Amino acid sequence: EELDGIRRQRARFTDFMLGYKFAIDEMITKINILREDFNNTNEYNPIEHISSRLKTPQNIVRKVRRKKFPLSFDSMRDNILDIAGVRVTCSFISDIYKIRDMIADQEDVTIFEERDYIARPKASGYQSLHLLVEIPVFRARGTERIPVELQIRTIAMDFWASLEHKIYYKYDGHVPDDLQRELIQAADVASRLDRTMEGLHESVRQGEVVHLADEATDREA
Ligand code: 0O2
Repeated sequence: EELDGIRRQRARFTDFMLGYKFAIDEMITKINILREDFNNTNEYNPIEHISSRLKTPQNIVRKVRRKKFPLSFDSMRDNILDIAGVRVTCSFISDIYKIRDMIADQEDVTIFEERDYIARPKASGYQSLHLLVEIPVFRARGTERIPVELQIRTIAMDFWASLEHKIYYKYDGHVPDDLQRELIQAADVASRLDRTMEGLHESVRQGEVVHLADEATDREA
């Protein structure tokens, strides 16, 4: 009897997780379509890299407990909005907002929350644009709208975040003060690099426009 209950719960968890896996598949397809389209038409591709992760059932339950939410499927569905995570890495800060706008324009996607940790970095120094989006997943039994956390960041922000994440785990969340200070400084250096690169990128683009205009004048002459 009890074993049966456990089996049913497990099957239900698998089914629950599958919706989020499908949502990741859908989101990755959307980003890949943009990437391929850019490759075909644009002078350069704003999408450098795409990755994804599905939160493990263990980590979902852990988060529910930590945040003191009730432990039920409804509660997990309503309260844990980062079960499906997709991360997009770009070259330049302006690309991040360009991708945000392209996602916002898609009719089947709803952005229900935007957390701009670029405009307002976290105390740790963390920077990224987080979009909480909802996308439809067409399952055998019907349509489900599933939340996906989309993290969009530059290569420099990603470099910083992956190292910080490793350090955070190594110290089990208790990073020594001096290391923490250095991380904050490194985040500032990364942010300055991003802004310098953005400036250079902008001048190259303007240079191209001037260059093309010059060519046109030359042709006319
Ligand atoms: P993982 O390993 O990526 O799954 P909460 O999730 O409730 O703790 P909140 O406010 O709901 O926090 O979400 P938030 O902070 O907007 O985004 C959470 C995710 O952003 C994290 O997921 C990280 O991926 C990333 N993130 C946020 N802050 C930091 C930071 O200071 N350093 C790094 N490296 N990443 C950060 P998870 O689930 O914590 O981790």
